Amino acid sequence: SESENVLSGFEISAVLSDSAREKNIFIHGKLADQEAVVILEKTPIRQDTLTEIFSGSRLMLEMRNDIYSTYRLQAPPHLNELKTTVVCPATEKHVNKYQRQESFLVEETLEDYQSITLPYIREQSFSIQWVYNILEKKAEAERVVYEDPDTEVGFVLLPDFKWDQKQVDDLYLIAIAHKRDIGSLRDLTSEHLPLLHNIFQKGKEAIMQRYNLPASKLRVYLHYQPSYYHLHVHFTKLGYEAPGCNVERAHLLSDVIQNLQSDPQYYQTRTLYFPLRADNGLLSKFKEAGRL
Ligand code: M7G
Repeated sequence: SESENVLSGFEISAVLSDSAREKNIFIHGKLADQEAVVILEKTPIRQDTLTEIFSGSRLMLEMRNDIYSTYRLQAPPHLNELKTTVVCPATEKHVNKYQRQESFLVEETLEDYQSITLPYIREQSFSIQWVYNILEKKAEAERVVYEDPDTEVGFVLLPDFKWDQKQVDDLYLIAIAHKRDIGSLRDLTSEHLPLLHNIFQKGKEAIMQRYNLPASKLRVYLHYQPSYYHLHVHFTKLGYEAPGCNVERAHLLSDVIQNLQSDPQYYQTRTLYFPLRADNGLLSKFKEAGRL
């Protein structure tokens, strides 16, 4: 827990996107001459803080009309924090990732995958150093919720950095496989069923133990395309509209398992659909190939 304000010198160059409903803002700028993306987000109001909010706050009347009145309430500072995420140095791809943009649905046959997608992601994908840091306990070691150290079926389960862990309402964890040669859904075959079963089973158990949340409250899925090409599984709370849990990007782990059980090569033969944003380089490659 650092207290020095590394953000005091942040020079804003552009607002990449913001949302009144989600109460967040994504900002591009410079931190000590390095490109940076800063994300500010108001966090959910926790039930267990209500008494303190009502008793310890300053209340200013804005208007009163018949049975209706509105106020501005100044909650105690520790209940009025902004979750802040900093990416620095940020690459151009990070800036693009957080920019509000139009999306296009891409249809990817196996042939497209081999001739367009694979060469692109081999050259262009985000660094996964942060993933290796987690697997090697060089970062976030104290945040690990559960680990199975097995090199074939093992994984590390920990809070996604989108989740501040203050309330389970927006629970978001990721399970990262120890195995390093699975880039994405496309690489999965029936050979990986033991790994997928293990992540599903033990992940659910660990979440029940730690957060008292049963499997029936969980949405467990993979992204295609992911941002980071190292196998990981998202665990989010049902009812929380987690960014990226939409049908065009999320594949339920239970469906993935069943598909592989009925066809070992399911994900090597299927056409897969996914959205790409307007300035995504992969989208240009699909256009150049006349596939869009
Ligand atoms: P993804 O499907 O590859 O990409 O998921 P997405 O970010 O476009 O959804 C990667 C997941 O890992 C996301 O949910 C990220 O929020 C999360 N994540 C990314 N980074 C860089 C970190 C990190 O450094 N630590 C943790 N704990 N989670 C991260």
